[in-house]
Amino acid sequence: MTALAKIVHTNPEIEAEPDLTDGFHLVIDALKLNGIETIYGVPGIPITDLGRMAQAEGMRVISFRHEQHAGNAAAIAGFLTKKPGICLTVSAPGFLNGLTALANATTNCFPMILISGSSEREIVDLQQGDYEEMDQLAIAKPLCKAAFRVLHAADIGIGVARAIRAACSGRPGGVYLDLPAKLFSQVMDAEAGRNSLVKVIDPAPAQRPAPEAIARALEVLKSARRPLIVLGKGAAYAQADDAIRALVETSGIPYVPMSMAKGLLPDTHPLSAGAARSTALKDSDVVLLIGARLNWLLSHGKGKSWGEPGSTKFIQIDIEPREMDSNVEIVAPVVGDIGSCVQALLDGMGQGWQQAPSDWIETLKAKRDANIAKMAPKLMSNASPMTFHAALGALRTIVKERPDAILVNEGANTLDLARGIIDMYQPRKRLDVGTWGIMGIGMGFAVAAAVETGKPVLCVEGDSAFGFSGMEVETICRYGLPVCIVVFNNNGIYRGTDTDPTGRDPATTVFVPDSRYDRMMEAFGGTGYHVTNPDELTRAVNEAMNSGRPALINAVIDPAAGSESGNIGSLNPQSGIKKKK
Ligand code: ADP
Ligand code: TZD
Ligand code: MG
Repeated sequence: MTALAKIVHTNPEIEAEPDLTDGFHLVIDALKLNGIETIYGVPGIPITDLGRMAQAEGMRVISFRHEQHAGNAAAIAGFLTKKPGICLTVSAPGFLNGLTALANATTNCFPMILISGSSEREIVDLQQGDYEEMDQLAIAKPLCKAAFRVLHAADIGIGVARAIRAACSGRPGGVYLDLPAKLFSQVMDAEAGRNSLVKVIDPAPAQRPAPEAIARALEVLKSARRPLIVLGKGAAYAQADDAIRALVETSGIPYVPMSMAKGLLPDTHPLSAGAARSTALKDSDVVLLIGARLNWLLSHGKGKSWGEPGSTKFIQIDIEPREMDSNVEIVAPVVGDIGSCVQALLDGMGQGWQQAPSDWIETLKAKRDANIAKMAPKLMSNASPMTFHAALGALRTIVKERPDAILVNEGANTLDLARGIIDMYQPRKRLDVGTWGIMGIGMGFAVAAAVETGKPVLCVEGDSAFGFSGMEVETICRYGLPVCIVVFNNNGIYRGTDTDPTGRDPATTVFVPDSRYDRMMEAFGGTGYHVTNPDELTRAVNEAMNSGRPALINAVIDPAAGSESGNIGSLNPQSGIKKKK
């Protein structure tokens, strides 16, 4: 037996008998057979050896400091690759820590599989108080797309296959796979084990739209005087980049990208109406939604953002039939995968399709140019402390010069303003808080972006947002990843200027003033920078990104510059009690 085999075969029965395999090896073999090469997780009973063995068998196993971040890494790996990202955790508390990421992945339609070890079924079900006892399967079920438990080693192949298919097919989402401790040590004949594995054939089969649906959609489009395309993150996920670009350019229809669809076509494209978003939504008469839901981020397709009631007709391309009419009537539902649907529309347009009316294009272009011109001077100030605009103006130039870098972005003002100011040039380069507006995705997304793509990562983080996953800077340093984090340090949530009216405690929204987040990075061997104006910021980011090494830049932002909740302050409930004069 080789030295390596000695380390990985911790099961004495297998060591003695090479014709046997066990649960540990079957899980690893099933994942590898399906092209899954990376596991994100946190070790502990009963999955420590699973991680060790997976690493010894050539898989990449990235260990985090907290399962939520490992889960976020797995989720975004799924978004970037269309293969389910794997998160591996221990029982009860580790499982629960991973569950937020699983639910968030499901909400955002990212394929991931949360694999958690679990305690003895016999003891859990009688509630006799096992180590980390919890009925994990029951808890996971309502929070994900599908949940499975495997009790016999011979079923591992099927269990993993079902999990992969459930995560990737149709509308992608999160899947929970429960693996009780006892399963890992179960032994079976090696050949029978091999034969029990399933390589999932065509995990996300093409779903071609009905020809009638395409004809109906084209009829509606043809009648439009002010048509608009809205690209959502489903369009980014679908990796149908060339077809989508061809659709926009052939139809001549202006488009608005949702946050994570930015860069699908460059934000500088002549048909981009991103900088004229309000006008585009309000004044359009026909809207083609491609992989974007009419949820709160699009004002549910109604209300004043959409002009006069009934003035907008919606065509929707989505793989999930039940998405249609979820908020308003969809006059032309096109159910299928985005690649097939967009191609079918293009084929239907053929040669000689009448491009969108030029007065509409000109209106949007004028609005867009005016908005950009209005913004320009704000981006150029070199004052100290920096405004959000000035700091983002510097980062905007850096992203323009480094279009293949991946931008991870979270916060409130730091998020909303960066989304508007930083142009993206390539698909799937902008990763952010998604459908829930969840804080804490930053470091998990950054790790997976670097691991999965090998590209440099720039994280633009509010100081509050960063705090949710900040301990993972150690993970970034441990794996030596090319991640440059810029913390927009305005001393708090939205602003750093609030006070407790009683004078007793710090206000609920503020942090220790003038904190030095850069020193957290230095603590683990990365490079820290402390910058107070845009020139320093530019120099630091360029130096950090050229080095390809972990770096954190503490960027001092004017504590008074931000607004409550960034762009979505109107969602804050107002007290029903009038203040006494
Ligand atoms: P955004 O937040 O960018 O507006 P959403 O997450 O609301 O985007 O919408 C994404 C939509 O894309 C979901 O309704 C999902 O069902 C759909 N979707 C995801 N992948 C595909 C695909 N390959 N083909 C068609 N629709 C898809
Ligand atoms: N918890 C979670 C998991 N998600 C959330 N969205 C929030 C809390 C509430 N929240 C926001 O919506 S933004 C935000 C919180 C706490 C932080 C904003 O502060 P910041 O950004 O420092 O990150 P700015 O630049 O100061 O606005
Ligand atoms: Mg802040």
